[in-house]
Amino acid sequence: AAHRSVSSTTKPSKITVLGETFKTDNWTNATPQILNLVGRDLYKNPDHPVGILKNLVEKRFQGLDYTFYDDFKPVVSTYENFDVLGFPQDHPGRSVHDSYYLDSKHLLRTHTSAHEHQCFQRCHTPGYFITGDVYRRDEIDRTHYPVFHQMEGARHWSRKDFITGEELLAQIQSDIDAIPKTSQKDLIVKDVSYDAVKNPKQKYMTMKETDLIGQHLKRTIELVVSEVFNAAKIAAKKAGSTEQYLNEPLKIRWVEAYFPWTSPSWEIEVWWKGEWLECCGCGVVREEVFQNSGKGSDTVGWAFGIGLDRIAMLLFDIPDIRLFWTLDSRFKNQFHEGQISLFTPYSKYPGTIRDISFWLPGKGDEELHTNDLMEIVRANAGDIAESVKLIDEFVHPKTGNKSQCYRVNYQSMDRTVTNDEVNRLHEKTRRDLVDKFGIKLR
Ligand code: FA5
Ligand code: MG
Repeated sequence: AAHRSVSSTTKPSKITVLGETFKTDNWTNATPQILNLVGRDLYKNPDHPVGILKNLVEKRFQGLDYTFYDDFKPVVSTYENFDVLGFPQDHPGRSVHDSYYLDSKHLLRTHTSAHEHQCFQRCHTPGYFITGDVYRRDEIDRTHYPVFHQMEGARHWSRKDFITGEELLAQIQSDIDAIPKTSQKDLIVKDVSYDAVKNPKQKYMTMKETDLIGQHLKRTIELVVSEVFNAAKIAAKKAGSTEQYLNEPLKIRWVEAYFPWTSPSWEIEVWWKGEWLECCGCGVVREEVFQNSGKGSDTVGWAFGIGLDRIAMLLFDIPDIRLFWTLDSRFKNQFHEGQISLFTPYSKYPGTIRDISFWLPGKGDEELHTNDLMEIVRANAGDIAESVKLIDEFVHPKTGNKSQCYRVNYQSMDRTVTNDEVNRLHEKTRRDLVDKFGIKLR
């Protein structure tokens, strides 16, 4: 059942993405709705919020020995997305519940880290950035969309370039000193070290190398964050906001994290409007990644991956992630190259709520995964599905059968949706759930 996601009656025998054709198999679960979004390349549009954010960050790193890539195709092999990075075979990210597969060997990348090893292999500068669209099966609400954007950054040093270990350390230290210091005065940083057992230094590196590379990594990400959030503050003030936090230094904290291809690893969180916002995962790149890149064990370095969409939402004050994808000129005409300005909402169209209640088939391997339900709603309603929430769940005391109730809000950003249309979409979703997952409607 783990491999069953789209029933054979609806699955074509071949699918073509960006000019490449794949013969479908029982891993294929990329829907036409998702494939339609491949190639939109929002991040390459200098007048789109995601493109404006990308350019803001890249501009800060111009002249600092980085190469900027944005042309890697989003169709990757399982080797690139997982194996080369050391993902264990049973990692949940590999499952058809979490990722969009074209066939058993190819998927829409789930992160820009899929290109890390190629960049380490080819790149002629010490560092690089990669921006791209990434795809994940996920829930439906204002901050989740099956396509979002990441910017990967990485930097490496080769021991072969230095006669002694001391010289390498001196070089990393001088590279740290060369990172623009604008960040320090605008930030209050709560740092964290790493757990020697759970998040250890790698054996092929010394303590001092690990420490300095960690510092270079953290100071670099702090520069990105201060650049972006200072722009957010300036935009908010320009729009007339007089809130206190706009005049205070930005609070950030480092927390330990785990990724299969970095150790030690961290995440950075930013205190914004009363909550900690996770922005970016990062760490010291594992020896195996450099070996897989043909660079060998003389190379040491770091990598990070920052999510652009949620940051762009708060930078531009955009309330719903679907807006990034709208073709409505009332959205598009508000944003211009190089300018951070707050979004002015236009009139909202009313939403229509419909519930779906059902008994799960309950035969263990026929379980309905939440992401499968989300996908069926998406396939039928597309961006008209504003949110889908599990609102009730219980187990029948006698039969042991499980009942669930999901609430769908149908609400277009661009137009009024008629009751007839909602009824049709909702009915189709109910039928598909019965046909594909054997649920029993209540
Ligand atoms: C990764 O994707 C790693 N590739 C990051 C990384 C790169 C680690 C290099 C180490 C070295 P993660 O799944 O946590 O990690 O996602 C990274 C960032 O993407 C998150 O911090 C978040 O800002 C953003 N992100 C993750 N999921 C979503 C989502 N569903 N919608 C919007 N943004 C998301
Ligand atoms: Mg995470």
